[in-house]
Amino acid sequence: MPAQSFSRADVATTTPWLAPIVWDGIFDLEMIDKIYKQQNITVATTVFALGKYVRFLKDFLESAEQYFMVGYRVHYYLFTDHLDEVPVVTLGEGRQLTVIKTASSNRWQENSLRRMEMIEKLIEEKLMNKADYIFSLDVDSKFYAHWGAESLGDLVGALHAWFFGTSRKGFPYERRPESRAFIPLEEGDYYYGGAVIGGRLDKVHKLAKTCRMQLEVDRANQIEAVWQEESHLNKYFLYNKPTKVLSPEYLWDDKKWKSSYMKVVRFSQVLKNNAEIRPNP
Ligand code: UD2
Repeated sequence: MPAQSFSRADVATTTPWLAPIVWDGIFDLEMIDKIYKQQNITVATTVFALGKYVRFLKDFLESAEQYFMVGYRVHYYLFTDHLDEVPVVTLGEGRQLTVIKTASSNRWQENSLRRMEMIEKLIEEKLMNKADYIFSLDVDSKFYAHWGAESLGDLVGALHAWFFGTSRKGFPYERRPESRAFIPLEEGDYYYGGAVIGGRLDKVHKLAKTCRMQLEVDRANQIEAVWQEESHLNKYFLYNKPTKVLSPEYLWDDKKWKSSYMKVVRFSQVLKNNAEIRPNP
């Protein structure tokens, strides 16, 4: 028996398929660190900063160094078209950053959805035997508190702050049957945010490859899912359930009023002026 009980009465801490939903108070970090530290793992982390989104990098990286997987080997892979604007951020021991020159599109939707094919390629071409886990994170975000090994799992998704607690019918899934991201009204477990995807390399590779292929089918059929790759991600997770689900603590939004279940905000979307920052409306 553990000396202390780790449970929460106010929120569900497992999915119906018995994957943990990670909330503050339900895990013993010391014990988790003991497990993962001895495995000597490396966590690859992809960040895309195309066009004006390069301005978010400094806060993202500085706060990641303070809170994200501290004490573990982290290798950031930064995709950007603005090499000269990548900020100089002092990285901790065992942490490194590789910048990958990437062309930007004049459609923001394209910049967001193309991440799937780039993650797929990165895993195939650079990461095999170099990393154990990978996270893909939105750059227009900031870490505010600890995010560590409790988040690791084979396939990891995060609950979108704005749709947590909403009924299934209210989820903004793609509802047009013509799209490969289509989810009928009577299906769906949760609404996951596209801003956080994680897991073991092979699992995330399969996810990225499948979503990339589905995005291509949609493109050939001249349809773009309502929330681009996020819609395809939600379809993927419906049939390939995440083995670990991160609560909205790991995908909050600075604009959102904090409900009582939010004991801590770990990672949050920062305020941005879409009209000013995006290449197109
Ligand atoms: C939501 C998702 C986002 C993505 C998008 C669907 C959350 C909280 N956010 O956010 O992950 O699934 O819907 O399209 O789950 N980017 C650039 N340059 C651009 C445009 C985008 O670098 O011109 C990158 C950047 O890393 C950014 C990400 O793509 O963080 C997602 O774009 P967004 O934040 O503008 O998308 P948003 O806010 O609609």
